[in-house]
Amino acid sequence: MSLLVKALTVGGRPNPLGTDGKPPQFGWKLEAARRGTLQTAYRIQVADAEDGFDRPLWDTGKTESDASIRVTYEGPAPVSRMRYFYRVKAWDNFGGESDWSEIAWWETGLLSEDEWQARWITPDPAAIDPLAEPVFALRKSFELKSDVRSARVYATGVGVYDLYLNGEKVGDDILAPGWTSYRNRLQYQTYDVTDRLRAGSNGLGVLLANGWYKGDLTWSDKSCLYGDRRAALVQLHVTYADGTEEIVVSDPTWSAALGPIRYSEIYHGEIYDARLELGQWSRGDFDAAGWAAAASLDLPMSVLVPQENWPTRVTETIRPVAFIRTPSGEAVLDMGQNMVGRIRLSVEAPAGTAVRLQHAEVLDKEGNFYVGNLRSAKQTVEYIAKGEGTETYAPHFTFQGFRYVKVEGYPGIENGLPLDRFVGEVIHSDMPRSGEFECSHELVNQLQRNIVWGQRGNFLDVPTDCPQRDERLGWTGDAQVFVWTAAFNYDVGPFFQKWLRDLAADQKEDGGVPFVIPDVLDGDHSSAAWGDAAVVVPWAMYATYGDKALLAEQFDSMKAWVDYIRAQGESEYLWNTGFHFGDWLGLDAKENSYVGATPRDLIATAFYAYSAKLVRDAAEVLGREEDARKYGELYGRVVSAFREEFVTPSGRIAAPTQTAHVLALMFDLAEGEARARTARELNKLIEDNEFHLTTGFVGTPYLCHVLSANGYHETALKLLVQESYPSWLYSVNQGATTIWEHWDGIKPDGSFWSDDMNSYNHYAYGAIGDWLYRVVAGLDADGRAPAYKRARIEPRFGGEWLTSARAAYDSAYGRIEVSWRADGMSRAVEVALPPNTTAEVLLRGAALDALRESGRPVRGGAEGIASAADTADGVRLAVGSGVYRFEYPLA
Ligand code: RAM
Repeated sequence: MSLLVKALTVGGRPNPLGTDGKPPQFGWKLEAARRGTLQTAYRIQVADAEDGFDRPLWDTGKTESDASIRVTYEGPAPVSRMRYFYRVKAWDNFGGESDWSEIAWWETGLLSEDEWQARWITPDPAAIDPLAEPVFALRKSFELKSDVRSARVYATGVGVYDLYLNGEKVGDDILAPGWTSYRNRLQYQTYDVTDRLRAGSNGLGVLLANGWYKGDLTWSDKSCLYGDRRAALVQLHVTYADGTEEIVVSDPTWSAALGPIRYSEIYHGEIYDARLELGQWSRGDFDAAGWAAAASLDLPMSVLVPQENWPTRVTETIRPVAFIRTPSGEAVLDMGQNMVGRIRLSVEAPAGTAVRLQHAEVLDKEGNFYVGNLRSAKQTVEYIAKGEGTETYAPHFTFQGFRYVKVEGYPGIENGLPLDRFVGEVIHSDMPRSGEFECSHELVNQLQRNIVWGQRGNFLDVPTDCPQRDERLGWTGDAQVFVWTAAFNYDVGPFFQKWLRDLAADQKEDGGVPFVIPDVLDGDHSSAAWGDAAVVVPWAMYATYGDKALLAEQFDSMKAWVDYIRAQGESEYLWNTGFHFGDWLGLDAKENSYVGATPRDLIATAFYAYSAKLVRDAAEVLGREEDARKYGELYGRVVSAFREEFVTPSGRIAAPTQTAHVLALMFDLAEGEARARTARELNKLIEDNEFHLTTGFVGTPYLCHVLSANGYHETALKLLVQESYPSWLYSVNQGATTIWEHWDGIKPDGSFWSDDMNSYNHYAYGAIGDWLYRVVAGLDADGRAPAYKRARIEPRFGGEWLTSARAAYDSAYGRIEVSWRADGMSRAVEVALPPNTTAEVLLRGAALDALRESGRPVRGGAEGIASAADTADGVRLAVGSGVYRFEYPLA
């Protein structure tokens, strides 16, 4: 069989457990031997049993269509707690017909509020102070009549929880239920516990800590932002072999106790006293005689939604690379990587021995342990041993951002530390890896690794600015600038789907967008380039994953943001009022200011134009003609107003900053001669600065893009490979293993930027990653065909600095790869495209007569190549799926 259907997904996820009631969207990938394979038809069958395809619930029949992603289910409405099985077959343009795919499934969760029989429970306040610091345990024993055919737990908490069943933790989620706009949306998790139950006595339990709901949050150290009582909600459905059902729910018949976790806070760490362990408390045979009663709590059920994001998990473990005795005598472990997560330690020690771990990102100039930049975050974990052989422990409800760990109290520490007793567990949203970039420049490769680590460290259920100090918030501006890069490195579809729903939930009535999502900053909102996340992020999701449903869902929120802007300015088409972060951390800022020199109204109006345009584009995609017309017109007017205000009649950008020029070019605000002049001036600004940037959060992401697109690709490359301060590679040479918040987080003399705002794990400047993939490697998308249905392959090569590069990206259709090698005389470019996609390829510097593909001349045609023509830039080809190896001498 030459055509194969594989990798089936619903909503972009393989076999999702616990879905909502919306019609699922199917996707699959094709494998085909022949170049130029396109799908011409599909057939989907859905059944209620794995062997039920002879009586399907839904059968599309053979449907002529090239759609192989985001195909909407139109069968009978999904019902609660039901597993649906489906399979797909496809036909291609060569008359090929695939076999049925392997069977895949999705399973719904509890689709309506009424199906929750569980009550919210918390310890009885008469017995346990509801404000007590220690983590609560809640438990219940129950009997099962006979063998179990299947069982699911639906559970959540306010606070963060771990679920236990018969003595063991259920699932590998960490910090469930994750962080959402809790007042509007609270995720519950679904666990398949079929194999964990037995006839007879069983036990169910929950550990419950403060988390984001009740714990310390924000730099003003607020707590109880969403509520002051922790509570759990648990519902177990058991189906016996004979088909009968049993339900076990959280209710006041449960019992409660305080356990060994004496303290646990996201920012500050955890204190665990093993001497206070509760024994086999989550087993059915446990005697809970000394435990307090549980009490029910009235909390809204209408906010419950099934888990949307990828779960947060340990995704990798790393070992310390060195033990360091600092000049001031501290015992420090070096993990070799600025990571986010926790340390799992093993120790043999007498009962009562306290081992303390403090976590930090850098050592100071003298080589001493440095915690100044953590501000009030303690990042400290303490383990008190029970004195019983080898004890192993990792904190439960906290995470740290660190490369260095200061250890105190470990037995024998005077003589060093046994490195093999400490394991770094890397924690983040468990997104599938989707992209790779590498090239011939080792420092650039380290930069790419730093970008990826920056993403891992900060994609912990919400896109945070940083993972270490007393902040770790979902800053909208940071997410907006980084989203495109993020979507190359990892599959961030479910991650941003969840976050965007929170954004819409927390959006102000007048359309204003909070600075952080979930919003915990007391209503501060609506800075240009920050609030635009409401528009840019849904658009990026549509462009990357073809997720039209999400675009439709967010459309009102997108419009509301642009309407908000429209109502702010003194003139309707300029945004020249209100507070803005400006070109945050731009190096052209005044002494002691964080705000770069680019006028804030220029930035605000540029983003106004950009967002208006994207709303127009979204309206067109969604077939909303009236909106398309309205926002198209608005866009035109804002562009005119921008030109009138910020571009002189002779075509000069009124503000002489790099960022002002970058925005004018990126958002097409300068046209014709003015555009050429803007590019020239930008290039000059950079040249005059000896090929150094001055841009902050707003200008940096687009800087190299606009240079490459406007005739100054060499300048962009020079910025990329620049090693002296300020530059991307400056931090690499300073030993960075993540992206820094400040270009000069560590200054050339080894001193630090001030304590008050100096993160060493802040992904914003990692936004250059998008340009590495799209421009340097040349793996780009055609904006008119979302999800890389049509790719644009245009390697720009690396001048004298890079001799090769390679990018790979797992698109919704399958893997796309581009790699090139270049020397002074010739080029070799390899392109791989998945079936059911096409690409426009531009081979710069090639002439058709001298172009060879897999050793054969291209002139005269080759399988998969629909057309090839000479142009002023090189040879332009239209190709179909398959692998191509082009070679040519420079013309
Ligand atoms: C800082 C954050 C974030 C930035 C805002 C404006 O507190 O770290 O990165 O977006 O300020």
